[in-house]
Amino acid sequence: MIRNDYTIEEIREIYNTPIMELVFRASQVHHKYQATGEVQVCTLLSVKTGGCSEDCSYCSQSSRNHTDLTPQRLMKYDDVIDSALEAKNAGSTRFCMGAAWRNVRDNSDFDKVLEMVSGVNALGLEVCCTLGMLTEEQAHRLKEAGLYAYNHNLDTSEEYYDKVITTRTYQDRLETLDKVEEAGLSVCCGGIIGLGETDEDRIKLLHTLSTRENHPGSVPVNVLVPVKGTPLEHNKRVSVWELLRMIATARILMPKSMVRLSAGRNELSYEQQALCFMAGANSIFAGEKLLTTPNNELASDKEMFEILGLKPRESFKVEAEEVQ
Ligand code: SAM
Ligand code: DTB
Ligand code: SF4
Repeated sequence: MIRNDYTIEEIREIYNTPIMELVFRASQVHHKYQATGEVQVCTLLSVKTGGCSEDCSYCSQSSRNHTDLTPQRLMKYDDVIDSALEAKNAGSTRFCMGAAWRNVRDNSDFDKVLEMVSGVNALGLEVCCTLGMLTEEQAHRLKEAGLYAYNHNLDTSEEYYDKVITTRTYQDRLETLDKVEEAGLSVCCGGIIGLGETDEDRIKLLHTLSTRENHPGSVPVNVLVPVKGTPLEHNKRVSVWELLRMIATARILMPKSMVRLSAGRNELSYEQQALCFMAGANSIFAGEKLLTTPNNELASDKEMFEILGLKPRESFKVEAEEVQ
């Protein structure tokens, strides 16, 4: 049964279940609602890099942070399509284009992104974008161009938000999510652990996500990648047990959503990733780079899939099943 009336207390109780029991419960939910053994493979591409006016304290791309990143203008259409084809040939079924924008503006760069969306969609890939805040009209234009999903993370709890970002509010984020949903796009929304937040902040983030009228279609769980030159570069690394708790609780609360083991995966062994898949993660980012930071090698992911007996999920699988 899919619920959206969870209380904070209920979620706190699930989150604090002894880890073996928690993973077992999540695994049962996973088995019931998802095709076990199937993992959605997504590829990220930063189509416009750096120079962002937001002050997200984790991000390599904020112009307020003093990172080693070289800003890059919007990529050319042909180069984006080449990357998408390469991702498809490497086995990805979803392609996500990111731009370091505070919000989308109605200019020629947005027109070019719309063309990229159409081009990638024509390759038979699920297209996702993450471009910052949107207006209703922009969300509709993206949908018309062939966009499948829009990524817009809440990152943490409402209470902790202004410790991480001061240039926008939680409410701004929620409003964009509503516009994305109203335009008929699949919502991709999750968070980051390791920002210095407490367990209670993580529980509240999970509460916000799982009590939305419709659960997000996908929930990325990122572990902070500490970037040199950002205020969070020396943060203490979160342990795999905390990551497991986050994934398992998300899986139990949102049985039908894809739970994506996102940033931070390249610090995990095959065994640790196996635990994440047992706990209900069923999506990953593949390819040597996330947006600006290194990710797992394709060859080692291939080896891990073979060892664990995992297979990549086909694109548009949910729709195909719903139509039947
Ligand atoms: N500018 C757009 C936005 O903020 O929505 C899109 C790009 S932004 C880089 C996408 C997401 O990546 C962020 O919301 C954040 O959750 C995640 N992210 C960024 N830097 C990260 C880091 N160093 N470690 C983990 N996750 C990170
Ligand atoms: C998400 O939740 N994680 C991805 C994707 N959505 C856009 C981005 C992770 C970025 C990690 C840091 C970097 O590579 O810059
Ligand atoms: Fe800009 Fe997005 Fe990075 Fe924030 S997370 S600084 S909005 S690119």
